[in-house]
Amino acid sequence: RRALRVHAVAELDKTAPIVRGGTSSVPAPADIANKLRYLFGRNGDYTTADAYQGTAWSVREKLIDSFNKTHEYWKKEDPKFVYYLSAEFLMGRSLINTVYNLGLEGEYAEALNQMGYEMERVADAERDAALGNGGLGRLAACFLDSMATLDLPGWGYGIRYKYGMFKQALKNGYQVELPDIWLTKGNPWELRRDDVKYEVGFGGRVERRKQGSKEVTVWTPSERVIAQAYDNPIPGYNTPTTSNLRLWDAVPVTEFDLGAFNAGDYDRAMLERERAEGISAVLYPNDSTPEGKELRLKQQYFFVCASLQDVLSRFKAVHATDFNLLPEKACFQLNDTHPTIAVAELMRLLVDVEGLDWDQAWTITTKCLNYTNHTVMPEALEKWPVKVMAKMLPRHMEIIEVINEGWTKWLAGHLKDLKPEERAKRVAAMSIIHENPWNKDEMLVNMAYLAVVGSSAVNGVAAIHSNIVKDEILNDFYQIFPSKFQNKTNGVTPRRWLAWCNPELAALITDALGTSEWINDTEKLAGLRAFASDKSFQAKWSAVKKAKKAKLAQLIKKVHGDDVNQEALFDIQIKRIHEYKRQYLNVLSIIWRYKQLKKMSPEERKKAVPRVCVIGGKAASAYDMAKRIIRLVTAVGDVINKDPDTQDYLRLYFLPDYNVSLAETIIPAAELSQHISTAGTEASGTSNMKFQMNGCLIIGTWDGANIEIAEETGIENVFVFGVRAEEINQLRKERKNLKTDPRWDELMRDIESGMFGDKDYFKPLVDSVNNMKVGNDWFLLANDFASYLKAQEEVDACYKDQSEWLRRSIMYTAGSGKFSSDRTIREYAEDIWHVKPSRPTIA
Ligand code: NBY
Repeated sequence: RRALRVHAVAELDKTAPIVRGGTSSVPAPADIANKLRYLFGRNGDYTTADAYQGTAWSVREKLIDSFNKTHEYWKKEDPKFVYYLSAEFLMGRSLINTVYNLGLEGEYAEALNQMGYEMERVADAERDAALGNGGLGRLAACFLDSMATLDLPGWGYGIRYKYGMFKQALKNGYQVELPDIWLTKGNPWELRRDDVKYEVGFGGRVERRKQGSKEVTVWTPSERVIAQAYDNPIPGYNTPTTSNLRLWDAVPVTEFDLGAFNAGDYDRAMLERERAEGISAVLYPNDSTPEGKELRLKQQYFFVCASLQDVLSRFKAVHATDFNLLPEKACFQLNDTHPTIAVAELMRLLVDVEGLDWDQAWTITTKCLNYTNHTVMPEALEKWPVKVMAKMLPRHMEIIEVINEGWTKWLAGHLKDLKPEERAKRVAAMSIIHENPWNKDEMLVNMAYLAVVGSSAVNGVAAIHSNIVKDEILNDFYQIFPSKFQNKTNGVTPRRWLAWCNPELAALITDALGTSEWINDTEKLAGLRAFASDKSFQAKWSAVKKAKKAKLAQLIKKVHGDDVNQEALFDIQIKRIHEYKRQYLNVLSIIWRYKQLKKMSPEERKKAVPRVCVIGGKAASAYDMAKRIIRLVTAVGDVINKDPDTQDYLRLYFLPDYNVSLAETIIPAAELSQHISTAGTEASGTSNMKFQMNGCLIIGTWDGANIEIAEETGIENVFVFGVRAEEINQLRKERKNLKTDPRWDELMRDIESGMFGDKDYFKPLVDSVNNMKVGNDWFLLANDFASYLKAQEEVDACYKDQSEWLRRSIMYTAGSGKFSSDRTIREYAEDIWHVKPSRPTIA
């Protein structure tokens, strides 16, 4: 099957020369200087930040040329498009990616050298586009890279947040949140489309009116804003294709209420502006529990409404009102439930605006939409109070009611063989609109149910997760529509996450394989297996890792002022801070290690494997327990790092403001990475794949994509520990009777008694996992504690045998072929979207 997929793309004429954009024939050095002169009024005496701006604005033109060619071609060919609807796109920086994907790295590196700059340093001057929280947003970004690289006609659609993910700083070891003001110096990677604007309405009333013999529904919103399009060109690698991420900015319908302004009421004149701009102002910084705030629903509807209008207007320009053709020309992927209002909005546009009858519109809608689930945690599934939705989106609430009536009626018929009581129960349990189980007076719209009923395909993001979706979370629905449910194991782009962030390793791989084709055909990485035990290859492999470790050591020095032992094992856990991800368990094992080292004689210590532990990640601003975990990391680090007995053997650093760019430095330097979620809780994980690609060994639970990574790498090469997902329910029931490990008990006493200070602040942390009257250790840290420590001992033993360690490291990269997002996207394209590659030919 995989071979078949590679073949589908290989059918394209790969022999045709790739001509990228660039009508500008001005050589790069002159062009950079021109940009600085005419856009910024600078004439020599540049700073690094200038060098970045000049380079970026110069590269931008080549990108736009390539973008225009691609879109002229696609307009002519009119292929089917996929639209990836996502409230988040965590793009990170663009300069390096653009230059490398366009194949311009030589030209621009040389130009910058001539000016006295190094490309890598210049690239550091760019601010991250942090329009996402974590894995879900970064996945969307990787998917865009793969869609463009595979020449798949497809765009991303989202929100151009003025403030992205907050910047995290530490103050006395506690997280503080600072605004991410990322657009102040302009954004060379976007293009405002002044001719692409749509009106989006909220609130108001719904009426029926007679129109000839027909009754029509008219929604008159009480509030209106304009969605203004910004295009962000997405260059594919090794192809002329440059696709698009279209982000919407909210602006007022009228700039100013002049009447109010003239009457001297400046505040009122500004009100509409502020209200409108508020919609796209800020990304909600929650990575799991949705914030039930009205503004969030507003954001969701805002971008969905604008995106659907945009797609329909392009469709109509070519196919007029032949809407039955829509499913052959467009499909939408809903990135989690955040854009699920699309089900109701597409119905509204087709029925109310275009005048289709309900059943025809429903057939078209369900053919066009597909839904990806990213979480197993029931509390994380979005539900909107009917009251909120009816007020903000009165017509959509009606539409959802009609959908639900049709659905429940159909369902009752489908279940006609059940006993009436049983049938009523099942229908009630699957109703899109249902009671709030915690508040009988409130009715809720279950967005996941709406997404399932309104979609053709529903998928999870790793094999185990898709099974949990089928067997637990959406089991009722799976029983009714088994063929709707699929798995699409996540992937990451091997361009950003290996080739561009680790060019030294990339060069070594290319050298060994005799080709760089692995960059867009990662199955070729399997060829590295032949070198895994080769001592001279291992030596080169190790030298690259050492160079990357030196860079990370520099960063630690810059942030914390400490020199670290670069011979130590670099042990990393970077991800959003969450109880289920169990950073706390990691800290406990670090404390245990510290205590063991403390007890040893200086001679004994010399035999220990030294470790530099790094933890990084943001806590949602309202997530109290996560913030306490961060403080525990910094408090333990403060004690350990200063202890003269042990500081040569163990360090712990919290690296603040973890983001895409920091990941690009940390991941290539990592030797061991931790993916230690309670089995069955991490839908997939994607950093695990990035670490694997970079030859970093994994200590992890049998969870998410860890399982598939272990299968591809060889399970014997992975440090797997802990209970299995199937055992969790039972173990949770029995947790209060668990006889905890004496080492666990000792650590709990240490933290409680103030070994790391702040004992009152840490009390709730201890209670959450160790005081069954207060917490219930829901994520079963105590159950996994002993096997985790044992796995850590295996890590130490393996690291002592450097040749074995390096062999495994090479086997990880060799086994990472499956986890390219190219593979994932090929599967979506073939199994769900039915979108085919369309590579622009030279005009
Ligand atoms: O999506 C992550 C999963 O935790 C991870 O296992 C998976 O690999 C990744 C990609 O499939 N989920 C995630 O990142 N979720 C969010 O960031 C998120 C953001 C907002 C909200 C919920 C979740 N929200 O409700 O607002």
